[in-house]
Amino acid sequence: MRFGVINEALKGQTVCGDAYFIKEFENKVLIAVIDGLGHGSDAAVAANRAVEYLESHYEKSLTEIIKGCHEELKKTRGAAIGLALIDLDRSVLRYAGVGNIEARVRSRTTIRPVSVNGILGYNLRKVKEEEFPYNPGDLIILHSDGISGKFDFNLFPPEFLGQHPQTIAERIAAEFCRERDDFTIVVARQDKMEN
Ligand SMILES: [Mn+2]
Repeated sequence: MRFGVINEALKGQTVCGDAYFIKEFENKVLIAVIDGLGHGSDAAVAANRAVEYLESHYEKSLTEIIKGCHEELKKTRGAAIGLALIDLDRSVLRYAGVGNIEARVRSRTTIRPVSVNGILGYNLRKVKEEEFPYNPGDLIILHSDGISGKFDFNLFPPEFLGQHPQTIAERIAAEFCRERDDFTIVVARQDKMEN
């Protein structure tokens, strides 16, 4: 799997209140994007706490990870999270998210997983975990709300979407960054000739 990542602080801030986590293990890939509430150092503390939790609990189910992060973030400002787990053996993609993290998957059909409302560490009513079919070559994107939700795969030529995920991440960030928040985008794709 190849990845592209942009993780940038709001202009004028020295720390980014968004964070991300990518882990490849046992023929699975876990991708997380976390947006600490607001921006600046308190947001970064919340987002980084979630990353620390993920580093030691990435093998748990997405629902367990979200519930664990919720407990872990209770003394912080709180955060939004999006978690995508690609299971290469089962050819499925699972998604669970809380708050303003968007996920897009360009597969044979466009898949748009949904995050539930809430704030990790503050307000978590329910967790929804969805499962979709996954095919090698699918383009998977997770982004924080520093990237406008107006971005759509159809706005780009198909040749462009075949480029390296970092090139894709850079162009989406350049064209859809809101410039009044931290922003993070993770793009992932498994090229067909790879294992
Ligand atoms: Mn944000």
